[in-house]
Amino acid sequence: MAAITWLLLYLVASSAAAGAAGRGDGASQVYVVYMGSVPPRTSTSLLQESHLRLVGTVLKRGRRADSVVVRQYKHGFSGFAARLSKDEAAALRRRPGVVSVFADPVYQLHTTRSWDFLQQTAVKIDAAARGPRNKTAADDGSPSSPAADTIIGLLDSGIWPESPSFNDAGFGPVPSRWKGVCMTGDDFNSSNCNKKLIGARYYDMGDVRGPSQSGGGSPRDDVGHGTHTSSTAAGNAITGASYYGLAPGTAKGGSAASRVAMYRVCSETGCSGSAILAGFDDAVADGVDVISVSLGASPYFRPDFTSDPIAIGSFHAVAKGVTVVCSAGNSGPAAATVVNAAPWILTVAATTIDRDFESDVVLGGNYSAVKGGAINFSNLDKSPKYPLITGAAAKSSSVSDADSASHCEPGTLDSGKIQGKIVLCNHSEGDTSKPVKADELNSAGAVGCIFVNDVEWAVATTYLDFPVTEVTSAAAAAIHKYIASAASQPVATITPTGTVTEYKPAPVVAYFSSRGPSSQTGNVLKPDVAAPGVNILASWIPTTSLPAGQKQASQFKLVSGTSMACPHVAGAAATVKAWKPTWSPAAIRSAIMTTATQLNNNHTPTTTDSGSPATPYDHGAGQVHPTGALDPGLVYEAGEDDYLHFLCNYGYNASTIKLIAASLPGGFSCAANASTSLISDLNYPSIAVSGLGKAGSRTVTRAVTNVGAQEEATYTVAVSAPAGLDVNVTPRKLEFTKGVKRLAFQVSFSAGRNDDAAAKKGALSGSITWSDGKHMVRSPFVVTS
Ligand SMILES: *[C@@H]1O[C@H](CO)[C@@H](O)[C@H](O)[C@H]1NC(C)=O
Ligand SMILES: *[C@@H]1O[C@H](CO)[C@@H](O)[C@H](O)[C@H]1NC(C)=O
Ligand SMILES: *[C@@H]1O[C@H](CO)[C@@H](O)[C@H](O)[C@H]1NC(C)=O
Ligand SMILES: *[C@@H]1O[C@H](CO)[C@@H](O)[C@H](O)[C@H]1NC(C)=O
Ligand SMILES: *[C@@H]1O[C@H](CO)[C@@H](O)[C@H](O)[C@H]1NC(C)=O
Ligand SMILES: *[C@@H]1O[C@H](CO)[C@@H](O)[C@H](O)[C@H]1NC(C)=O
Ligand SMILES: CC(=O)N[C@H]1CO[C@H](CO)[C@@H](O)[C@@H]1O
Repeated sequence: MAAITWLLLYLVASSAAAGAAGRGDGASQVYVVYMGSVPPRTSTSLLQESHLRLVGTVLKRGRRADSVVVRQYKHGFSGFAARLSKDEAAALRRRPGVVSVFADPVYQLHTTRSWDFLQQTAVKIDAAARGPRNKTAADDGSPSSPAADTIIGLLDSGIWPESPSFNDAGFGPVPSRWKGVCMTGDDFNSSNCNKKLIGARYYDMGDVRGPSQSGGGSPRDDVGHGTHTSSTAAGNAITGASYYGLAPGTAKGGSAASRVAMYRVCSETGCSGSAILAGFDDAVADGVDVISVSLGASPYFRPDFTSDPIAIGSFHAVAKGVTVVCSAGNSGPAAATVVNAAPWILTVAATTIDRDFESDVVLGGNYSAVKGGAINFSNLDKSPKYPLITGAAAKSSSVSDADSASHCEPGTLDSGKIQGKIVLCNHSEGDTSKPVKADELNSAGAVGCIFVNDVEWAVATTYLDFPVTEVTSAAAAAIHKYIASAASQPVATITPTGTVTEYKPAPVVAYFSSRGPSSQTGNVLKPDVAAPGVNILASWIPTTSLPAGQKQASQFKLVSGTSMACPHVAGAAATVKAWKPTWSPAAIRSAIMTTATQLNNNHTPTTTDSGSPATPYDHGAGQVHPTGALDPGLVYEAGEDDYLHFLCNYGYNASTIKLIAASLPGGFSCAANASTSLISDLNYPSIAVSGLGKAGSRTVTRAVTNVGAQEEATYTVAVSAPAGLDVNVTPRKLEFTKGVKRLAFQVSFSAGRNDDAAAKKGALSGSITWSDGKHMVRSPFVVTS
């Protein structure tokens, strides 16, 4: 709840600020006016003039159109952002040619929740994290050199150009099709771009500009997030990378051969929706191949497809052949929290990797050590000689709430009782953040802290100098047992953090990763795939807060979030694009999804952090397998037309869709039978059917295109269906020839005759897999009653 409240408060505060900044015309704020695709044969200058004319028709006398328009969208789609009153916005909404008018939203970067807390507390406290392993998901056996140059554009918080991840040694000339620029800003000019970092833009973020951005803005990253995601997507291989010695190995981007272009749309405090749209518009016009977006709306905000800057910008990017990869959000494990779920987006969930950070609790007496995890840079003695006390036992006499004390909430403990001791604290979601609690204990004179927490411990939090570790409640039981049995004062110590490699099981779906189904429609399965997003080591901006004894800031940092998973997949998509330059965004997504894996390193089905088998709502088609995606055999194609029919089925009328669509020869009309249930027929690489209960059965259609090396290929289908659901595929065999590249099939789902109870239980999932003996083309499905 704390996070939700915080976000709401934030939005309220920011619109208040918008009003205040509104040059004395009362309640004006920035609105986005979205006008769909650029009408055919319209020059940019004509389009810009028409925007100004349109605004002019609604402005009160004395207000000039060019003084209220903040920016214009003119390449991939038409529209503008302008500072308007509520009435002016409402008037525009009724004008012909306008698809939607919405208040400029503030989105958040998708690092883990602790990142939110970071902003409220001193910079001293670092966010959480995952590291790179020696081997990233993207480099097991990648071919040695790609066939084409690819460019990955990122919408993020900027970039630190001096990072070795963006050195251009060995790179050829910038591709001639590149039309981007390297903008000059505070501490940034064209000399900061090179043959690796080929472009950098920033946008005036107006109301969401952070307090640290006093100047005119810059593509230079002052958050760290954009530097991290860029290096994860396309950073050079850097040997000897580590976070102050932790997680040592080579840090390497998913597609190290790709070029990078940064579109800075976020500051410390958030990402401006109107800037996000501008970033998409420019990135497509500049010539990027893949756009990576590690940010999104709160899952409780639920914008429509025509009022979500990410849905709008990505629609037009995909229509122009640019693949868009987005993070699913960090609001898991609650159901229906996935964001960025439009069916033209590749939506990425986060998993753990086979590396862990261990920091154990050694107890006095003959008790064995208790396993914990966190990153400390402390200096406690190795022998258990520090008195141990629980938060409950250290409760201040002036506090009546024993539960708050057991959670070591600030102000609830008696500092006299914790002096020189290690304090054992419960920790639940919604509590004051762990770094803030730890800070409080530190200043009160405690020597260390153990947090009891069943979910977040997997994401190693960095506490710098203060010895902190985190244990599960099962492990805590052993500590409580020791405290209860100790004849004298119980004692303990916290051991140095160590890196554990080949940790099993991995991957595991991260607790924070947002889950399906999409709150917009249960008939498209989301998220699409999963990729590493826990304790990822990648480049970071230099920081002034160093651990004790360190003289130089680490160039790398361990960070967690679906933000970190997204650029892994953007890198994988860029690799596919490099080898298959003619493939559409849908074909690239299909290749990545149908070749994903569902087993962990114990060769058992991947689970969630709670140990239950991962469903498609947790990790989509599974863990991305980048080299597999280079040879998928068959792909599920889809294009702008399919997405427009999706919008018909979703409920938009033909006049709205005609505005959104690029010039459609022969016009466009929605099918007379358009309905939400037909959304399931979108030629997607996964299948979702909601509401089977009413009809008892549903048949969906799909078509696959042979992209394998063999023109003559015969594929047969294998179905893995759960109890309670009958699944039939017809035909069961597909024969491709030189002349027959695309073949359709049908999948029918019906509630099992003898097992209605099981079908009514909720979401039933399984998969269908086409194979020619060499390729396995797997599609997960979810059916709800
Ligand atoms: C990392 O890679 C190096 C060189 O390839 C190898 O010597 C080392 O054993 C690897 N370390 C781990 C933890 O896999
Ligand atoms: C960019 O800034 C640096 C440092 O201020 C300066 O040395 C360099 O000449 C500038 N380059 C350009 C192209 O202005
Ligand atoms: C711990 O075990 C050793 C032998 O393993 C024994 O000699 C010693 O008394 C035990 N200490 C306590 C505190 O139980
Ligand atoms: C945590 O809470 C449980 C019960 O809610 C309690 O038994 C335990 O003592 C608490 N732990 C601490 C460290 O106070
Ligand atoms: C289409 O939908 C828009 C937005 O809901 C509405 O304003 C418009 O009147 C509708 N057009 C038709 C022809 O129904
Ligand atoms: C819907 O209408 C289209 C033609 O407009 C037709 O091809 C399709 O079979 C219909 N679908 C259903 C489920 O009736
Ligand atoms: C990663 C790291 O520096 N961990 C430190 C944790 O604390 C111990 C001392 O208790 C140090 O030795 C470790 O280096």
